[in-house]
Amino acid sequence: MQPDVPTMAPAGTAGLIGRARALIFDVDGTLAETEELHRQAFNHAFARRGLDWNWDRTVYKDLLRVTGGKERIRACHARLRIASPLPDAEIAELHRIKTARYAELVAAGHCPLRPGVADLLAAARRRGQRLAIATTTSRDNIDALLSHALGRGWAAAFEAIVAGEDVVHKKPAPDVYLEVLSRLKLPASRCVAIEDSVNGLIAARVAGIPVVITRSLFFRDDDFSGALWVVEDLTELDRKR
Ligand code: XBP
Ligand code: MG
Repeated sequence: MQPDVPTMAPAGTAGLIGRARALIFDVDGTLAETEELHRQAFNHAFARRGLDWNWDRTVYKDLLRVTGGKERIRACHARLRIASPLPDAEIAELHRIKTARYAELVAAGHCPLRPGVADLLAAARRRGQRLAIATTTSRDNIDALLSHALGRGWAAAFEAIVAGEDVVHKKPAPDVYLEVLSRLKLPASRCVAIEDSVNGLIAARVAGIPVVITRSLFFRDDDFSGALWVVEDLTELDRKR
């Protein structure tokens, strides 16, 4: 068990979430357990380009400390200490193939929303709360996931959608969260971020936003000190406490 990580809603937390002016959602690992599909899609791209790389779950869990798919490929190559770096064009081509494969896997129905996500989105809308997305992944990946899970008009529910390509620095830098706050014209203290990773926790906290962590497949044993609340999944937010 981790020290000082609130796994029971500290008094008033549920109210704080219910009274927040906006809920800001991370995507991968939070809305859906997408990282396993990302991992399979990366391996598909490596095979297609003749690279003898195959990221198993242990390797991928470690590489996930690096946010951004292209950055992750570059980080893996750097660890191999191969003299010639992978050209940017090759990394871009690997990532293009990977992104296309990821979309196929999502379209095939391999990645439903996590428990409690649809109910929380609906409850937030009933309460008149504003919704936003702050993610490292690409717009294409968000659209692939949410058009399948929420229907083609999914974007209408989110007032601000900030993806990895919209900012200079990806998480744990606060950029995506600061951009969401800027677009919503809301103070950080009146929002709540919902995340699954330490990089996401740091990004939101640096932006001044309280964070609820939902433990996910690849990050479940991480230390989320500093989070407002840590839950197994978002169904816990609905239970009266
Ligand atoms: C998770 C990430 C992304 C995905 C892969 O983003 O770090 O890099 O692993 O997607 P978040 P890309 O948890 O912030 O949603 O290959 O498009 O980067
Ligand atoms: Mg995430």
